[in-house]
Amino acid sequence: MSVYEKLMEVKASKGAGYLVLVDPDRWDIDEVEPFIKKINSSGADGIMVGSSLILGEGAQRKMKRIQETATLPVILFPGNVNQLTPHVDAVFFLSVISGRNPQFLIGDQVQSAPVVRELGIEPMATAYMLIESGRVTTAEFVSGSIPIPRDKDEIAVAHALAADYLGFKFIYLEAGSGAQYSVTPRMVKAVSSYTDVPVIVGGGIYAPEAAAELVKAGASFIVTGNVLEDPEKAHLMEAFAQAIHN
Ligand code: 1GP
Repeated sequence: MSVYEKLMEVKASKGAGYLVLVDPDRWDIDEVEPFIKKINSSGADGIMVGSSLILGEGAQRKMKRIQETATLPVILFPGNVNQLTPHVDAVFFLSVISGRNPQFLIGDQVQSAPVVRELGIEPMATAYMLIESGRVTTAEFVSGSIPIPRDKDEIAVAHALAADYLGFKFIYLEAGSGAQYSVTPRMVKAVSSYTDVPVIVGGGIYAPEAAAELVKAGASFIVTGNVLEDPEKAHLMEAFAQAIHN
């Protein structure tokens, strides 16, 4: 079964899925294994790896360790072409459709497509939409694009429709890692009422209740990253899984 099929099965059986984003920069190599084991048993449905920018050393070694330890699908969430690795099962093959920067719309995709094929990773075409979230995020800065204003639901809807008609498999509504505000449930509701393409929502989701609200609004997958890096909040992983599945 492909990773895409597994994710669709999660959506069909649980209503929505929970994906935990692991930024290799945030963990020492020795911390990777215990953290991934924790995710394995938390009720989450998949592990995403990647970051807008990876500075630290040993990212490939960490990704290898992640894949070796994971019992869940491991999906690359690449900030750029240099993050491509054989140590994942699939890749969210992103196009930053909210921006007008050709490098992130199609340039990097042309560079990376032959590498993805060579590595044998499953590509999942994902329309990535950056939504304004209270402050400039790394994703916004690095992609050199202007995010969609957070109260302009109609702009998000038009982009989502275009993504649907272009055949993307996922729509990713992204507030950006560490966002001050997450994408609004109102925008998620607007987008998901116009398209059946599964909507992934991430960025600035700090509480299980907020995740539940986004699922209620129509999100098919919720991503959390930052919040679980805080030792005082790491215990929330199971609560996130439960809130999202219920
Ligand atoms: C970022 O959507 C992800 O690309 C997750 O964001 O780190 O804010 O949870 P957080």
